[in-house]
Amino acid sequence: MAQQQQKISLTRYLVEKQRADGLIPGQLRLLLEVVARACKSISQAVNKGALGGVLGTAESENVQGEIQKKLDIIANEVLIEANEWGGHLAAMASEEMDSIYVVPNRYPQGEYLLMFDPLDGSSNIDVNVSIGTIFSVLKKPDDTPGVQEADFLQAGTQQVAAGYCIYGPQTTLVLTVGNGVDMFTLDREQGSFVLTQQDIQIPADTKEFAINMSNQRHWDEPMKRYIDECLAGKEGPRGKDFNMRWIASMVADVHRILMRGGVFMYPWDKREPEKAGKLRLMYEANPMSWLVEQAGGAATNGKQRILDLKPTKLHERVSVMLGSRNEVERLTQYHAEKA
Ligand code: P6P
Repeated sequence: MAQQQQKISLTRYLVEKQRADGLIPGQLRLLLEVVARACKSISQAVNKGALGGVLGTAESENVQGEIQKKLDIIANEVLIEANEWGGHLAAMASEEMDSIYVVPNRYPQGEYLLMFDPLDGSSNIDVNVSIGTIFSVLKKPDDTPGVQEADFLQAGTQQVAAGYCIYGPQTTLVLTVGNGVDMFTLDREQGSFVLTQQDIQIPADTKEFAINMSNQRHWDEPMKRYIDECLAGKEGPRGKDFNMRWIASMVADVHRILMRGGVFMYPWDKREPEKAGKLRLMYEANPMSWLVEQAGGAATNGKQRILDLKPTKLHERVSVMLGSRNEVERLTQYHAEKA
């Protein structure tokens, strides 16, 4: 079969990458294959929608105080059940669980820690807008017996793998293990993820920003300045017109930015000043920031590179600005001038 038409499955990609550059030890390869398989199951459940009786809310709240959707709980259970027996994990952490989930004694413990937002963008589930699963992988520190929450509190630079699966018109898995970002599309006839784009690069400049404009009056001054200048368009200091997108699924907004550039912002605002931001550091901001940096972009909380932040709590929140490098650098500059 001609090379360019040959379909490279995720399995073959992981085996060949493991062989080529050793970035994917056996247990990590198993982990990534299991997570991909879990995402396929979640995609099936999402695609059933009302036919599967999976829409609507469960009668429960998560640790964030958010009403859980039935699919939030289903997706969480799928990821737990898919990963707990494999021997590759010591523990898991999820947006949907208050504390870490230690692999039960009946299964062998591994060296990896898996964190995930099982279904990001829940507010979009019932209105048929793209949602997704975000995951991040760390190695368990080997200087402590057993596994505890503190083992998860590592900076984003310590990640060994990160990715997401977006459940949209296509089901697409986007992955990095530290040498670029590659994309796999689910071939439903084969039931497998197939490599469809390699070494994704985010353009350094953009004319498109993503933010929830309804919060504008609550932002601090540097963010107001940046957005005002974008809105001023050609006649303003930026000398060009901007477009705006806000899907309210971080996975979908970040995927668009990986595909065509842009800048995504969910900044601190004064509605809840004690919170650093809305998005969670460990299983939303860190994996997305690593993917964006691996694709040539940048990610900051306005003051620091997100990947350098040292977490203090499992469900810690953070202000997020990420995407096209030159826009993120401008945002960082505006925050520095204010400071
Ligand atoms: P808002 C989804 O709930 C989420 O965590 C992100 O996926 C998304 O970017 C953001 O919140 C949307 O927040 O305030 O616009 O609904």
